[in-house]
Amino acid sequence: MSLNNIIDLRSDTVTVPTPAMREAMASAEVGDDVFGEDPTVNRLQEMAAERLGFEAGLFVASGTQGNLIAVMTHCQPGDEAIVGDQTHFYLGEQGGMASIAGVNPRPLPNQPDGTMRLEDIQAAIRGDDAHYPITRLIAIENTHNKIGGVAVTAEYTLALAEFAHARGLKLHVDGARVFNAAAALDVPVSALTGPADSATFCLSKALSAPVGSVLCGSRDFIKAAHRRRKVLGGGMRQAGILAAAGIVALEEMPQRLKDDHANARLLADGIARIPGLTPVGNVPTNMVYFDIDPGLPFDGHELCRRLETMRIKALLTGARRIRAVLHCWISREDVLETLRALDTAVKDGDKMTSSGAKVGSY
Ligand code: TLP
Repeated sequence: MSLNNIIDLRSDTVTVPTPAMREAMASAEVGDDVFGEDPTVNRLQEMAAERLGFEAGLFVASGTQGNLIAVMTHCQPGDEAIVGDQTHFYLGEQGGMASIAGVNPRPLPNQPDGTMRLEDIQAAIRGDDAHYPITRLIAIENTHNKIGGVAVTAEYTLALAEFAHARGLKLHVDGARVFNAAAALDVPVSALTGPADSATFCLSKALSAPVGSVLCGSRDFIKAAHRRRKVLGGGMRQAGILAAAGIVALEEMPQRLKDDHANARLLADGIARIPGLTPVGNVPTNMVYFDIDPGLPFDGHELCRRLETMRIKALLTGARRIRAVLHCWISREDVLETLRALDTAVKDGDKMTSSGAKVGSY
């Protein structure tokens, strides 16, 4: 089922609330959440914490806000956080970790499975020297967006948490799409988050809620995080209207994510059969990145423009790289239509030209 007759594959952030979510929003019981008195927000926070394997949760405006609050709560200005060099935290959040939290990001190479090598992390941990910031936090992303939506395993997460704790460090999981990871790996989501000291996940992406993320951690951590949320302008008062959709998202959406993953593989397999287009990686979850061979006479910008004339939107992520994200508003039939459109666009490629448009790094 497409949105407004458009097959919008740019992101799963474009998902709109389901009819059940709209009903829950209309009848939500609300209160002032800054006083902790919104029963619907409180229920969502409890449910989220329980699913992720933590004591408490905090409803926040976005994944970016949740990650920033996590870093501000774990660290002091002048501390350092070890992050993957391909993470959204490092590349896609305006450097808020540095500019707002005052925390130095220490990027390490992300591996093709979304992890950082423990030996690289060990080598990056600062010694006791007045020249250096103090290493305080390690952050990972699951699923890993830029690495094709790869799901980071429970075994790695547990090993990394033990490694961090043995060295007095904290571990945060940016689990924007951690329910997709759990579905792909067939594990409870808590196996991918519970070993860490904090984790965020987004209600507003693959789970299709309109707004919001939840940051989870220990009771003390969430109490401190609550203060940070307020100073960042995140005290949202009768936010139960939004949380009500989040509750439906948690109850109804995780069990259908495998359908999106199957559609992603259908799309990738079809793309692989179109001469000149090459899917990147093995497409383990809901994201399909694909490249346009250098031999074709048009670039990604031009291909996206051409697709738009056929009511299909995809995201340009490199001069010759495009991302398509599957979600609950994209059916199998939409995938087949997308493949037909891509085939037509590539066959007509001689009528297209490269735009030379500048492409951002995210
Ligand atoms: N990702 C968005 C864009 O910003 C690229 C997308 O369409 O994929 N962590 C991860 C892994 C993310 O992919 C995103 C958003 C965030 C955090 C930030 O979430 P929001 O947009 O809610 O601040």
